[in-house]
Amino acid sequence: MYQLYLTMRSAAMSTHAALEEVGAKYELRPVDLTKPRPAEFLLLNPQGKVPVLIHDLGGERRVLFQSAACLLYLADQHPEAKLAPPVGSPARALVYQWLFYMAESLQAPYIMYFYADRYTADPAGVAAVKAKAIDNIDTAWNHLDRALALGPHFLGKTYSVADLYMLTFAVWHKPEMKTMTPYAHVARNLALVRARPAVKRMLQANEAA
Ligand SMILES: N[C@@H](CCC(=O)N[C@@H](CS)C(=O)NCC(=O)O)C(=O)O
Repeated sequence: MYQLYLTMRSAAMSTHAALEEVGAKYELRPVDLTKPRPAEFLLLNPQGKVPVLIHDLGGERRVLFQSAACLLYLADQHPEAKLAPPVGSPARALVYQWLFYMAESLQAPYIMYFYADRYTADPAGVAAVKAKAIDNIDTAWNHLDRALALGPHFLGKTYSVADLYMLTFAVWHKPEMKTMTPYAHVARNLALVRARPAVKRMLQANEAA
């Protein structure tokens, strides 16, 4: 049994979709990010961020944050779902590569855009932080589009948590950012991911909330 602490349309989306992919029993625990986080939530993640994934094994309760780590954990707990190649394989190394790449170079500038005030001590600097974030987001999509040229997935014909992770950032993209229209390989990948029944269920839950 799993519990997922989440906010809708947040970094928790990929973990939520992975729980659907593996067919595990889980409960959603909504977190209101507009309010100070309750002390019991800060015990789970001192940063007060979502997602937090809890794996309740009866006698043992495992707590995990960072969405990319949650994805790999779920892939390893449910190998039959084939969300990641075997540990030690070259394909597995590519999954690590693209998850780390996106965490560092794609998620980070979106967060910088959404929380721009945290990236400058000068309130007048917020617009410049946002402008730079928009540039960095575009650079990352450009790199990802090239990586997906053979595709359609990061591992060629094989779907993995790397594809699932990328979807969140497309959902976060805003009209005031640079258009993603030139990134046809990214678009092909996203269409395949969005068409997966598990992902559709996650997206519907997010839209309904
Ligand atoms: N790298 C983290 C990012 C988590 C994150 O920043 N989550 C946001 C929501 S999308 C959050 O909880 N923000 C609250 C805050 O920063 O105060 C992950 O992927 O889990």
